[in-house]
Amino acid sequence: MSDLNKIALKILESGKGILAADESTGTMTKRLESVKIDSTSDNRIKFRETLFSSNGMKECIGGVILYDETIRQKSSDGKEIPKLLSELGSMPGIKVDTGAKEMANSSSEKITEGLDGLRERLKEYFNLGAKFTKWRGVYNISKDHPSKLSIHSNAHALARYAALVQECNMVPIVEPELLMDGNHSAEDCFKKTSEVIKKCFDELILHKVDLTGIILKPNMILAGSESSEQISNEETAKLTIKCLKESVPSDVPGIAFLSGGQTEIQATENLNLINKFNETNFIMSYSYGRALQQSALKHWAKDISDIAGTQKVFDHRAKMCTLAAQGKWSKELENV
Ligand code: 5MM
Repeated sequence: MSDLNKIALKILESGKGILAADESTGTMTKRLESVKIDSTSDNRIKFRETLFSSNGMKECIGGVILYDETIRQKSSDGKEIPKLLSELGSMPGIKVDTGAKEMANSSSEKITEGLDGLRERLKEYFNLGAKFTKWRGVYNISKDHPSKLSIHSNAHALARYAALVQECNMVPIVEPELLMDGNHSAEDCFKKTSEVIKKCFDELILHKVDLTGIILKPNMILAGSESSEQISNEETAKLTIKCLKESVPSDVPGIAFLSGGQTEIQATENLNLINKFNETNFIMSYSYGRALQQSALKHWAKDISDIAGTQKVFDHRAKMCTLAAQGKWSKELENV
């Protein structure tokens, strides 16, 4: 077993998942302003430290994806954030892409940037304590999207990123996200997600990435949020498993889904069903941003000094997600 494989398995062991706390300052500002909190550097770390020092972190979260600002910050008692996480048994990770930008010659699509100077940035993050990294390619679904150009260039960038990360002894999370926005059918989501994931693996293999030392972070198969033909959670789970079974090489140890705008309960219930029906050898867990933090953020915003209360809300959500990652969640447990 390689060291990278060990890290990937450790992050996702026993139903543990990943907290995606890597919102860039722009996104975090939107999140904080939506609950009427000023997006100062101090408030950003206050909220994040509240989650990072919770029991839920210890019990359920195997890894946290940090943003560049956060990996350099200290807790209120002066501890470096990567150290705080490691002491709780959670691995510090870091988002290393520099964002999705308008693609030349296909202006309605995005290409993720950040390859220039990446080798040097990775060394710095490794020295700051990072054990894994994340890069997100983002695709929209419509009749003509994602285009071949977007599928090809994002897969190429993801593979170059992953190869550099492994060279620096960290586990790359490979995140191709097909967005829920639009009125596409679940069948379209299935077809296009399969095409995107297959192309990502073609490129990862071409770039000699060790597939046993990565974590895939995909979307689930859902109809577009504006589609009138929504499918059941059971159908989502079955289509998601079918898509991954057909598109992901069996060497990959773990899959950690993004929540992508699903509600907390929907993201939990779908993950639970995926694990109930899972007929693959992949660990199927979570790497949620919004679906882990939304309720905790709302609670915290009412009184930012209520650390214990906010942690209780987060602990519950993390526990529900971890049960779902083992196929042991039920709606009744939400009210216990
Ligand atoms: C936490 O949000 C991440 C994106 O932040 P920026 O857009 O500011 O870079 C995002 O990559 C996230 O890790 C994944 O999309 C999963 O988050 P959700 O909320 O979809 O589970």
